[in-house]
Amino acid sequence: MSAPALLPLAGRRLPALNLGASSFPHHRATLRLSEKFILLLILSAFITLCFGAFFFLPDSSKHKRFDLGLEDVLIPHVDTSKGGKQLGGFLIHGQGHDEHRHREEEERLRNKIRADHEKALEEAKEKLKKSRDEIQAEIQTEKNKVVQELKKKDSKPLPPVPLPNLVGINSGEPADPDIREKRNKIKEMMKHAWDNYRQYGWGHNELKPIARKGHSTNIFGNSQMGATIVDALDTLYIMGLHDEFREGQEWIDKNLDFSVNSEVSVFEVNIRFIGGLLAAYYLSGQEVFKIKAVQLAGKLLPAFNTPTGIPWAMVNLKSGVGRNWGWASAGSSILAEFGTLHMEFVHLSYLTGDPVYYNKVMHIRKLLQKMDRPNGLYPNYLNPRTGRWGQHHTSVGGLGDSFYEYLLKAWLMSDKTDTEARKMYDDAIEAIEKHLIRKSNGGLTFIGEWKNGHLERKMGHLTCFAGGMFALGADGSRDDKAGHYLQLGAEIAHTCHESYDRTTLKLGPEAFKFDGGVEAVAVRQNEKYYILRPEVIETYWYMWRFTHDPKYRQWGWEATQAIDKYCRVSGGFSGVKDVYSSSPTYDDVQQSFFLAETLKYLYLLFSNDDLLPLDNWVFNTEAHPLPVLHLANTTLSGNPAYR
Ligand code: DMJ
Repeated sequence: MSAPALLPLAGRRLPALNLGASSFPHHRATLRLSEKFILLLILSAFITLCFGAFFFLPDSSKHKRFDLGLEDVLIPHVDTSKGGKQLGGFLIHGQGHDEHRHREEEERLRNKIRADHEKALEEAKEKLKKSRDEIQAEIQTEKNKVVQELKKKDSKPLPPVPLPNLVGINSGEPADPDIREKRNKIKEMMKHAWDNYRQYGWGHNELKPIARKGHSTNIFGNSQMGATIVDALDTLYIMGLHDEFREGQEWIDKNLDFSVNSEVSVFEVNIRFIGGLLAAYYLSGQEVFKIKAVQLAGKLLPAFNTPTGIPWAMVNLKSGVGRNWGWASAGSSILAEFGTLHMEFVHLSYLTGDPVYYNKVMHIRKLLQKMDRPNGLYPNYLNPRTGRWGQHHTSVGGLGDSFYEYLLKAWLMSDKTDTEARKMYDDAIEAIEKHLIRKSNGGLTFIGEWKNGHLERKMGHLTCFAGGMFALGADGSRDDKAGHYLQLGAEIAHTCHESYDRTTLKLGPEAFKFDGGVEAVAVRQNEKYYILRPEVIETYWYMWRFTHDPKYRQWGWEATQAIDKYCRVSGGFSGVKDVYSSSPTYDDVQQSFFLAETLKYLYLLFSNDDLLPLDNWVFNTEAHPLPVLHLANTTLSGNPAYR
């Protein structure tokens, strides 16, 4: 007697006895008949249960409304005729659904479910008349159909939405020959970084410029996702490196695949990949970038399936399983990670008309708003299971930085209509000024870190971005303190410049102290490295845009020369391990953010202000420019894709 075979039925597999057709024909027929009867009985019971559940369980759509009071959703398509109302720059739907339409809709749904169930019952009856082989073949055909449909859906162009007028994407040529020459030098550096990556690391995430091969870290998972290509695209575009841009586009079109069994950082993938793809889409109008961004975003969504809706730090792109970094306080998620999704997710909702992305980030915001903050400060750690803060550590550098940046930029990106975000930013900055910002004995303004009730007088290279943030947020600040914040930005820029100037290589260390006679200098060996980071140059650029003080171009040029002298190797650009050593060793990594940010900010610093003007563009934390969203200022023909 052969082993019991399996009979597939509606997702479940029941054992079917095979007693040998020739020996016991009568028994076999009897058994199959009673088997069918039992199956039919189970089916009818199941269907009755479904009807019961549908009619008698409470209406879940009503519960949803109480979730966080977030029934308003962002719908980008301009169709105010359908009862939506416009709020600020965004079109808002969902409020005041009239009861009558709601009941009609429920009735229609009920009828549909009833008809579907009857149809399913009929089909099941039919199926039972068929042989197992026939059933299996049918299932396979169905499966293939679904796969085909999914493939079609994935590559289908999304419906066109009105795009913001894309101001200043091909401008910026300076008239001054000296400035032009400097700008050309920066473009040449970009070409050197790209060409070497192209030659030795193509398709890998990053480049090892000395070993001349690909490089990756765990933030990108274990797949070759071409992080450098995606991160560099918009820099190539604004520099006019169009052949290189097209090469990158082709690679993305043919090779960038997110159905990989790979665990990635949600934050890094969002800022580098989604941000990079969206910026490339807006600049070039090429549909492929939008489609890839939306596909990838779909893969990140399972990270939000936590008891609180605060996402995990990492997610497996294939299985959707998420988890947090082992080192983060008591299984916490990180403020700068779950708090740096807003800009990209709002744009995803805008471009797709699907509120899911917007709802995820607004849920995070609402949750944070409701929480108590020690001294008004946001701790860096939040447990996604309990919704409680982890260790009380606050920083405007690593672990905290871009959360504050995104509050301000959410407001700017909404054409200053998202006043809730602006208020959160103002409150946070006031607390930071009160508890974290100090002047050193030598008169340098620095931003320290708050650790369990005491101030650590140390500032990270990452924290230097805050100079630019203060300047960017000056206009529109509470009590009209614009002058104060511009001044604060200038002081931070000065301190960070000092951190560069006090080294041998004229490149800034990873962290520097203001303690025991030490000012703006790294003390520990493991804080003396420079890994091609952008933050100091980012601040020079913002300060330049707001003040046009020539010292910012001068400082930017010092940094350009130092990078070219000490980080350039024949196979690209590398970080250095000790900025105080006259014979530095290389770390042999060309970071993708060097192409996305450092070189872009330098190029912008030596361009005219009409290249990506700040009234029309907001840069994400990886320097990917996203347009300000204001429906009054949009056009379907503004994008090359629709011309
Ligand atoms: C970049 O990936 C982003 O700027 C991020 O916000 C912080 N760190 C790096 C660059 O230093």
